Amino acid sequence: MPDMHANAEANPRNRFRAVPRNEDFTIDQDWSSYSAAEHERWDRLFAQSRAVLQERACAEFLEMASVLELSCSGIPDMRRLSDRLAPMTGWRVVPVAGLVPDEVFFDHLANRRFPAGAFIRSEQEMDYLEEPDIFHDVFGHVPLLANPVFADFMQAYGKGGRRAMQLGRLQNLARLYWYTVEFGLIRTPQGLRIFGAGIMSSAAESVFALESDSPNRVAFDLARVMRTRYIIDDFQQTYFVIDSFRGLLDECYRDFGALYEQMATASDVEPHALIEGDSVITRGTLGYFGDRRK
Ligand code: HBI
Ligand code: FE
Repeated sequence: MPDMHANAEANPRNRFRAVPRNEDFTIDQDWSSYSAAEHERWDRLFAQSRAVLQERACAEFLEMASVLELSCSGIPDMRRLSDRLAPMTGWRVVPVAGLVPDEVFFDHLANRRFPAGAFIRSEQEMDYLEEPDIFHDVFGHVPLLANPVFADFMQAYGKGGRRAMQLGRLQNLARLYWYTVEFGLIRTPQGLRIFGAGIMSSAAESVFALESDSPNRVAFDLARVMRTRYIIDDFQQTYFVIDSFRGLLDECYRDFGALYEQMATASDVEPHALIEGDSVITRGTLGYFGDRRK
């Protein structure tokens, strides 16, 4: 007889695919249905990440992860987490089954709702993921949503998304998100620190992004980032470094129309490439990337 639960365990990514979803793609997290093994997996990911990130994540992230009590044992209940987050910045975390269409994603962000995958990764994917799970989305993204400046940046990104789609420049805007929200580094008095959620939710990339001599680290420049292609299935070849969240927000609180026009004729920059005008913080050896390096 097929064991439903064993099936879900074998392929956790599909765990919420069959449940009814609302028009905005949100679902019921059904928190009581997580198995003990799934809660234990969260705890293990959390403990491992906390050790790695103590000296590597930016202070704003560490502070808010603590204020939001993400350390409470087991997978967080998104409704209860949202009840702690909303009084701080107005953001809520809403459960979804997996990736949602771009326009749905942007509409949530524009309304200060962060869609978070409700499933947790399998034991085979502890350090690499095809699709964002609850550990990436909640542990990686949610702490900075409690920071008022970053909270505004994320909403502005959501509002800008629809416009970028209309103008056919979503690719350029998505690169901004990728190289900041997902894989951004920030300069601090203690040295470079991580703020990107894609790095936060991978212990291996957390060490790589800051300490490896392979990747380039380049000062953030909006137009440069919008031209830069990225790879989705390995560590990044170039990380961009912001000076402050306020500076990032200020740079992005302007009409992107002229910038998009410029993008229509600008050439793409390869993920590993350094170009004229870059303010290079560290030039990578690209050694880790082997054959991939061009
Ligand atoms: N859906 N659940 C989810 N999470 C994302 O990060 C996400 C998405 N849909 C589209 C998307 N991201 C990106 O393609 C946009 O930022 C461009
Ligand atoms: Fe993400």
